[in-house]
Amino acid sequence: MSAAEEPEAELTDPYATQRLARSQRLLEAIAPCKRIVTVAHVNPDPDALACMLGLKALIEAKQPGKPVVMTVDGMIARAENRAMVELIPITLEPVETVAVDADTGVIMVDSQPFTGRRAREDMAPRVVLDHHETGGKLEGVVFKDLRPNLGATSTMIVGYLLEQGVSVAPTLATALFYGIESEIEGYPREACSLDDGAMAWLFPRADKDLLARIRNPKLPQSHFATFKHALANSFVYGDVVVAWCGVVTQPDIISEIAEFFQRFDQVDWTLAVGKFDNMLKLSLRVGLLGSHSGVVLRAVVDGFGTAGGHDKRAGGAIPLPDERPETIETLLTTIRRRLLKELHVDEHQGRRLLQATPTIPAP
Ligand SMILES: [Mn+2]
Repeated sequence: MSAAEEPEAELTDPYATQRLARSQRLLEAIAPCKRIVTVAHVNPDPDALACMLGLKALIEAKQPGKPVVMTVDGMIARAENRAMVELIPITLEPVETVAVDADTGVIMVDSQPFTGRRAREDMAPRVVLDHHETGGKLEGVVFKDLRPNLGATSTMIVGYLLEQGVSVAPTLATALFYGIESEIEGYPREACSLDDGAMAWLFPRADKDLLARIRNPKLPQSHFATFKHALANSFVYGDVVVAWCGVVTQPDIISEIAEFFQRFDQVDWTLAVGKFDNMLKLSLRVGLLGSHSGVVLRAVVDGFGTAGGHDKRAGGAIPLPDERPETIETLLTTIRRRLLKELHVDEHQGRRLLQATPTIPAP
């Protein structure tokens, strides 16, 4: 082979693209786009928010002049997430108000298309970056980076910023640090050495006062009212707690309740359910690695709704056909029976978690 033929041999090598850094492949995938829109799952969490902010910094540094629009699907729900958006600050456009044309490249972070984690699926992403176990429909995606072994999608973004030598401002370092930290807290840890390495790199660069303010926001009275309702309406079946949160004012509190009960020393599994808008929202937690809670919750909502998630943590949603108490009660019974059947727990062994609590009719 002559020297002149070598570049062509390189191009036809089926593994050639794999030798490019992931960040380079990402940037090449969006190079033809005149404008970028970043999208994440409904009610974005700190990981999703930090990913969008990090991508904006990456694209502004490496493809200057290209507008990047960050979006919010649903609402910024949890108080910590609201503090993050307000204090960093992070400018988000409601996704339903953002138009996408042929020149727009959509980057989806912390989720995948058609996994039930978005309010709408009309934006076909060009790039998908995610760490969830739940796989989506990826036809037409030009670049994907899917690493369920990572604790946070933000860890990928830190890798891209490092690979590309992009300087990281204290506010961005704070957002990415909190994005990873909020995903990997809890025991057992769902994290790998890359997450720890990213946090070790980010922490000296983060604004620690800003981080403390994000971690410790003030909470509205409804937060405590929901905890009271859930405590009074929690039932224990074997090593499972099922908590009915009632009507909630922000959907993320359902996962906060699930994590709260997961600390109970008599249980391994917690399912928290609450009504938000015209949906039942579910949050499942398990204390044992290898439990594939996303698979369990998918079986529980099969035919009614959608679910997915990680090994230890899963979320789901069931659209309500109507809002009558009987409809909700019937669905709650079905959810409880299916969960206990999946986990091989006798549903007749149930008892109130707090026996002395005055009863509030459930739901
Ligand atoms: Mn995440």
